[in-house]
Amino acid sequence: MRRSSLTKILCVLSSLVLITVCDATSKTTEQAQELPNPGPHKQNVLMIIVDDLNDWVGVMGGHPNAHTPNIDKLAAEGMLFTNAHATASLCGPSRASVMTGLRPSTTGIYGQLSDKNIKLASPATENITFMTEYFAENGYKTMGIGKIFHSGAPEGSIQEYGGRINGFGPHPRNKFVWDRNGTNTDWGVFPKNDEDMIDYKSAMWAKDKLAEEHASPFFLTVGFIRPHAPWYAPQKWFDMHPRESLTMPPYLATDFDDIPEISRALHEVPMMPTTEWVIENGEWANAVQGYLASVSFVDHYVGEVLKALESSPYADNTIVVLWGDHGYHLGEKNRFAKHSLWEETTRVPLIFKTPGGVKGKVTGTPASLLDLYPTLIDLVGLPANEDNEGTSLKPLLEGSADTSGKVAMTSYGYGNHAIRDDRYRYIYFSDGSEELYDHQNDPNEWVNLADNIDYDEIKQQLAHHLPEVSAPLSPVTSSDVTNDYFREILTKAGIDVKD
Ligand SMILES: [Ca+2]
Ligand SMILES: [Ca+2]
Repeated sequence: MRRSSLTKILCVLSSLVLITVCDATSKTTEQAQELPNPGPHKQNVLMIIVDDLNDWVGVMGGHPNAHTPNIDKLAAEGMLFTNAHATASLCGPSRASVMTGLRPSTTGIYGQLSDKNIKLASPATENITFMTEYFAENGYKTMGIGKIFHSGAPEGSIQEYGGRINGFGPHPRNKFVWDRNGTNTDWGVFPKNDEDMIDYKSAMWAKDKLAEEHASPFFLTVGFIRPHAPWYAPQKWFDMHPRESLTMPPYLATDFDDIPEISRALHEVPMMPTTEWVIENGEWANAVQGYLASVSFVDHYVGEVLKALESSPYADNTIVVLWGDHGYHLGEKNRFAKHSLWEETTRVPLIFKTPGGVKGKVTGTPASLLDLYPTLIDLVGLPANEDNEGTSLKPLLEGSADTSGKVAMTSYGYGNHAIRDDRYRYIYFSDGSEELYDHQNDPNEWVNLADNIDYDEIKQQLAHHLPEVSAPLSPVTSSDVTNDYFREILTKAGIDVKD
């Protein structure tokens, strides 16, 4: 085990040695700050984040009606990871993990939290250097717009931050279909023009930055909001996906008959529509249309930013990376939600385009969003950050990596983790219950093999990758799902439960 990992674990485990051991962590950070600036780097970074984007992207093959020519083009110009996963299945913890380079099981950030609280979350995050800060400390100019962390960006974490227009608007006076507290979920045609959408404004801000002259290499982040709910977009994006032509995602009414009780309890999202509800109310195709329209809309503005890069002086010396912060269920598993340890929620698009690098390469090797931080600093030639828990994907991008035995882990709530390798998904719950799915034969994760003794060895191999530490729920986090499961674990941890 690397020394920095050990340090973090000790920080989490023992308050007695907190002061001594965490001093060691801060020394590591100081050392990083004292590193000589390795001089002008030729390559810039453009990082595009798409909120709640699942595999309904042309090249990801997640939905036959997906229309995403711009993301598809980016994949054709770089490398697509088709088996990449978020470390947490909701925005706040997923993004905190990307930006700190630490797993939720190390930080205790399993739930939502304010950006300003990330470094206050636990001993492990106290002295952490955010990815953007690491680039800034090493001579980069950092710029960003929109949703980068959970709400926007913590004060001072990005030198030139263009802000985020609050919420997920614009909103009509009344919701169209689904009007419940605790969720933005709804769908329909709104507003009239793209110009009124937040993502339009973010794209224009980014275009302006790409047209400017920058004295030092830059790290520019664009955090798009759609397809996060509500699934509102102007008419033309809905017209691209006529309701009658749409395929509904696979759904099996008896799917939950073979899953453990804790899985049912953990995964319950009372504020969201169920598949039973949308079928009964004739709304399934409308919701699917809303999501597909939102994806096509955001794809267009991803394209606007990429076109601006192409016609800028930075076209040939900028690394582009695009990722979604976690996926989404649109009717599979009786849910319209994220907040799960199943494939459709953990899996995300991840694309790298590097100057002079591979083109049109696709890999099914498991990758984690935890790998983003070490990969990007590796690609531009900065020294590794010892605090990073992920591994650099650069060798994979160069086609030289031994990829056998690699897995990606997603956590949800305290002590519940999913491990994905190139074939199986293994889920381990805090009470010792399990699920196991074989994607080779069961891409919909309908048949839970965990109780089948023929798979004991596979389960053991996958369980070996469960985290060595399970940091307690950080007191600055909360759940945005009010179900009995979270009510109980949060109350036990002394954290307020929203009702
Ligand atoms: Ca999200
Ligand atoms: Ca099942």
